Amino acid sequence: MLHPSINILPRVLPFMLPLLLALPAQAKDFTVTQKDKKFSQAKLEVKVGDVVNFKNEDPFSHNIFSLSDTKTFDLGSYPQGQSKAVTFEKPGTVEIECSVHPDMKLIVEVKK
Ligand SMILES: [Cu+2]
Repeated sequence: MLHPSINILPRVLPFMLPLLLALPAQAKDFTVTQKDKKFSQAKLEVKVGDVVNFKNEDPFSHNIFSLSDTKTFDLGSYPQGQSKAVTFEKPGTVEIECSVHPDMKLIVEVKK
């Protein structure tokens, strides 16, 4: 004989499904590499809550930072092979630079 709670499942499932679908979308993970003193792309569009991993693929250190109001951070200096993650919690434009290489620029557009 089936347990009573299992019997009820087919009847409550149609009501539960819309609730499950209404849950916020899972945050995405992006990776931007630093190679030849450049970011792998000049511009990146993400959504609020998304994470960008900054991976150094150069045989020397980079120090990625931003002074933007939307997101201020300083990842510090780190060598080849290492990656550091930044979460973007607010919508807006974030200008990202490298304190070691002033020509390195990346714009992250954070959408709602
Ligand atoms: Cu650099």
